[in-house]
Amino acid sequence: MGRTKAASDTPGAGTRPWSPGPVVVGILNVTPDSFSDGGDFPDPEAAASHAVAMLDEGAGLIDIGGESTRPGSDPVPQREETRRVVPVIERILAARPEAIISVDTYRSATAAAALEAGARIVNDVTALRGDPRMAPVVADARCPVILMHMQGEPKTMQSEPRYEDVLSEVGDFLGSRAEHAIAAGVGPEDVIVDPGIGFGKTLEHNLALLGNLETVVALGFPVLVGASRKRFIGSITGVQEAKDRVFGTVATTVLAYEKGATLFRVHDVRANREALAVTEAVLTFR
Ligand code: HH2
Repeated sequence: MGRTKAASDTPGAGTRPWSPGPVVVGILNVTPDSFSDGGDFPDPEAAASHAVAMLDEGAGLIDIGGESTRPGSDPVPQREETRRVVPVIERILAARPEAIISVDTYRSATAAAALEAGARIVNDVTALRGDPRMAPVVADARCPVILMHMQGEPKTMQSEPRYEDVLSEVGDFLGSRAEHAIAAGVGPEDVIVDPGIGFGKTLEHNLALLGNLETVVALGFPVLVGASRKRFIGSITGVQEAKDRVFGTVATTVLAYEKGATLFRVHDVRANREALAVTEAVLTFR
């Protein structure tokens, strides 16, 4: 059984800043309240050191966020978000000028400041719905953008998520957000889609999406999956402590890669990188 053909395998998809093959996206949350690593990096130096360690472990990208979007979280002011992320981006790039950094924000002013500081990708969990200025900022920067599906908003999204058909609703949403981005001037080769594991989804919704990821891959854009340490893994394994959910996370990475996803947003870089290397070796062996 082969791996589902992914958009990044297609000829012409050569303008992306990361290398071909599966990409581990190392998560760097510079927030006091993220669900698994909140408060771990209290100052920019500590955060940048962690990013460098993730790069050394094989992360192809670092995704830096200055506001938690965990269920029940509250927004932070835009200036505070920018104040958290920009000094860290500057320090990472001072240590590793070649590092590819994405900024996890739905606010255009934060994205613009991060791009100015050297970030090269925007990760927008609202898929360009959160701020009308975001699409033009991304289009002007000619940078890749991650468009994620979310039902509701972080404060209340887990209270009662409901779908008639989660697969077609998430697929249709991502397809129409990609069209919106392209109509706003984002290059089709710069669109990445993400089913938004845990964002307004029950355990069953997450399982349906991960088990049928081919429907998202079929949209023709690279697919990012962000399942790392999330609660649904704990509800299957019984592991309460988010930081201890690495084995369950690795299972999602291997499955998602086999189904055609190519970007994996994770906290535990080495474990996921090694699992992907073995999976890739087996799947590409002739
Ligand atoms: N998940 C989180 C944050 N950003 N971005 C994308 N594209 N996909 C995701 O699945 C995703 C994301 C939530 O995880 P985390 O950053 O670990 O926690 P928090 O939001 O509490 O900072």
